[in-house]
Amino acid sequence: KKRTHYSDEITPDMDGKKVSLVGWVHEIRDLGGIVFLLLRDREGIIQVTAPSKKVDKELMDKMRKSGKESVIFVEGTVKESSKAPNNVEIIPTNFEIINKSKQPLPLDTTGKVKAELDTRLDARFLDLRKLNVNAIFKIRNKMLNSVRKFFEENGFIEINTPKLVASATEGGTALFPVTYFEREAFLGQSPQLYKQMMMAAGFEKVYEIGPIFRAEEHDTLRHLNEAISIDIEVSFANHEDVMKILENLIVRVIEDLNKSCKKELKILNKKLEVPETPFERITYDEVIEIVNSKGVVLEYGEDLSRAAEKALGEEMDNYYFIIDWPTSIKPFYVMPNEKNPEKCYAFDLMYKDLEISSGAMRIHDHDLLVKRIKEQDLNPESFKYYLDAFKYGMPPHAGWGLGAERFMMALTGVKNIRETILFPRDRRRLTP
Ligand code: ATP
Ligand code: AMO
Repeated sequence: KKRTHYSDEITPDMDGKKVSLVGWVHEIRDLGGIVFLLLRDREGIIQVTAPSKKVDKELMDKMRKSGKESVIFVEGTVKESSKAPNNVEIIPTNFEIINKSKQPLPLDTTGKVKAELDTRLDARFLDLRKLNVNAIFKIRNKMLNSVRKFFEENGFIEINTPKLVASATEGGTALFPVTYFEREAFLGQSPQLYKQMMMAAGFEKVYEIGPIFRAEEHDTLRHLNEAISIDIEVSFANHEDVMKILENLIVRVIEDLNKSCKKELKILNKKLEVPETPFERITYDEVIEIVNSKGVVLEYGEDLSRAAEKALGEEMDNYYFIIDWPTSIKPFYVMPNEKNPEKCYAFDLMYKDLEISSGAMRIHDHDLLVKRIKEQDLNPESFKYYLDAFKYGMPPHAGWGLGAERFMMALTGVKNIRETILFPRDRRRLTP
């Protein structure tokens, strides 16, 4: 039982043509003398129309009894029809149930009956059959594709670094401990130290797309415990150089999606405008002023609270950078400003009120790095394997990490980060 076409390949001008489709029963409407069945496949939905005048009773009964979400095979003739969705339908000559679905369904796949996110995630395989949910993951695929093409075209080398690691890199969020034979190890929070070591290896431009694990205790709409990070590191570059790469990447992805995901963006009712470059840059000090002027307390030396992000998002549209951060609230590897070491060469990329990326120029001087590790109350001994790479010719370098799911939130407009990942991991959820 082979398909000849996907549903979206069948057009009114094919009137009279014999076709075969496989897919799922989306809906059945039985009016007695005529049965309408919507067949859904990966690419969309098409109506199968069986009027008793043209279709024998046995076939019509099979259609009636097939049941929602059963897997079916339909062979038939294309008919142009102004009454059918997309002006085309199939008059069946052959109908087979390949695998029957149990009834009732835990979830309505047409989206007419709304379900709570928890119910949806419990039956995620069914939830993903919904056109609007499915569209998010087609966009995610094209986004990642576009990212890889961009890096390939710009001379980056793709790397894979260990996720079972010995030490923390990002202060602020906790680590997941794991038992590693006789020792304690952790799930990696970021490829940070490894991508920097690749600069000492002379790779010059690297990228990694891989999982990061963060034991965030809180339950928010924009934190996951396992996320995918798009990371880069570039030698002989400063923060400005890698900010430009980030801007160009964002523009490239949006241009690509506007070409390759027209259907999906329409399903999500989302128009993607290509942002102008360079993105606006505001300093941390300006952020404090903006936020305070909106009546939200933010003191110098504090990371942005959720309230501060929201206040800022009301003022700032689209993509923008926050630069000139206080050194004290950024990780040890960030390069302090030589003239004013209280500030550093770190940046965050924001989309409205959401942080989607952070990055920086890094310290490449061994002794300064040791000093910064100590100042952050960390023990240089635990970073020996990393610090060694700074003793034998480490070039100046810079890089960033872009959260794939946060970027997807910006691209699709969904409000809950869990919508952008197949099987989200959060405080309460470890299955499916
Ligand atoms: P990074 O990626 O650098 O860790 P982030 O965007 O993930 O940054 P956090 O620093 O984890 O964000 O959190 C942003 C701010 O939101 C922090 O000031 C944090 O205290 C606050 N925050 C996070 N979760 C909650 C919560 N559940 N309730 C209130 N505030 C929260
Ligand atoms: P940072 O900790 O800001 O920086 O993380 C980089 C980006 O990863 C995403 N992200 C998350 N997404 C979902 N859930 C989470 N819990 C989560 N935590 C982080 C965000 C964030 O902007 N080593 C640096 C990057 C660098 O300097 O190269 C780092 O990890 O989009």
